[in-house]
Amino acid sequence: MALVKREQLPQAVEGALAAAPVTDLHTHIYSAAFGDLLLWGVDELITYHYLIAENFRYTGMPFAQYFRLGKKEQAELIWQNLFLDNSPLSEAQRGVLTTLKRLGLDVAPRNFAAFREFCSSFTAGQYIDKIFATSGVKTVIMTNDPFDARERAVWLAGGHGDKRFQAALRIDPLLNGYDQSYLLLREWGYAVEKRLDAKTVEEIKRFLREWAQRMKALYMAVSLPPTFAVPEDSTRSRLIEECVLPVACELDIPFAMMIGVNKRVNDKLGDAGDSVGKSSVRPLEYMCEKYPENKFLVTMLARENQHELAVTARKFRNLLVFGCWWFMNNPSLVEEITRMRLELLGLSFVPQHSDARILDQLVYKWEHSRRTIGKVLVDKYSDLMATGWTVDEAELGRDIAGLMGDNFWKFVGKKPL
Ligand code: RAT
Ligand code: ZN
Repeated sequence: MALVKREQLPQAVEGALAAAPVTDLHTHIYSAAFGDLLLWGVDELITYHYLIAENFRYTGMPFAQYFRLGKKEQAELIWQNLFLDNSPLSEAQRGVLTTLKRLGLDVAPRNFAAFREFCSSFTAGQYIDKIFATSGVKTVIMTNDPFDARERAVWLAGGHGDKRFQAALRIDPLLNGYDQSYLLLREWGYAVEKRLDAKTVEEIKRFLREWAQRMKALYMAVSLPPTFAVPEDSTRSRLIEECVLPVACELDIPFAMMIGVNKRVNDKLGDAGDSVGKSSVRPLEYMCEKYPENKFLVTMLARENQHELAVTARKFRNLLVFGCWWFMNNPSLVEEITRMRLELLGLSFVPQHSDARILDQLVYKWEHSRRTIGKVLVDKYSDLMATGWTVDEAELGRDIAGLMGDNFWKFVGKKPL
């Protein structure tokens, strides 16, 4: 046993966090085979929709005028407003600088052209290797939407061969817009009706089964509004209980729910126009209890929901809480939430995912998260030491590897890829 001394604890935690391979269980990035769906490089990094929203805090420019600009002009405008005219203190602003720094660039001269030049010296494939090596991420799970024509084409042509990118079958259009999506299902050869009769239910199950298998999806996923309820007399609730949960159970994959998003409260902002609302954990309690053979991966968007979500996980072992999602992914909130989850759940959760939309973001999202998670862990292990308990280096490594990836793999019942 190699025991860690109190004064070595910060270093030991930092070392274990740096050594633990990360499985990033929810992202929006893609492997090179998906072509333009993979966003990378500084122009994409700086026009991230979190930064688009922040940009409009500082300019009266009409929304449509911004969106009419080309990517490069948009990037230059954001660089001016959010970096040169105002100090980049927000989490998304700081993230750009952490990323550039870690890629070996000097941000002090504020030379945007130099960042561009650096990125243009890579191919997409080389950049993927660089970012994975720099961020310490081993596996990312994509968000794969079979209703997106560009994605469909790749999957129908046989998929992609990069093991670092694993799939998640995302079914928002099915669950949140069945009135429209059933027409597409029909076009694709599924004999479905608008009304969920017995034949339609079977056909939707066939659709889910076929796509989950085609993608080798590690889970099925959906994002949901604060008003989300199960059971209720709605198409979505019936689809979940009669189609999604039976197929998830049959394929032995979790159903991931990301709950609490109010879509397009400002439609003119596009992806940047979504907001947050408080939800109820009651639907979750109902599903975890009624379907013990199903596994649920859940994150919630409102700060107000974090405590009851952790309590719900104490009641149901088929529920794995994950990540500090979107507006929660800020150091002050990650710290508060991680502390609370450790106190309520011990090590049995996944503290973070990146939600990266641009490949480069893996660098900062994981560096910032590691720092905050590390700070909380140092406090918690020192509290342990104060009782006389010893902290062994190997046990520390095991615990941290669990938080950064192994807990997820154990929950899905697969070996880390
Ligand atoms: O975090 C984000 O980028 C959001 O726009 C959403 O994509 C959200 O994470 C989601 O998966 O729906
Ligand atoms: Zn997301």
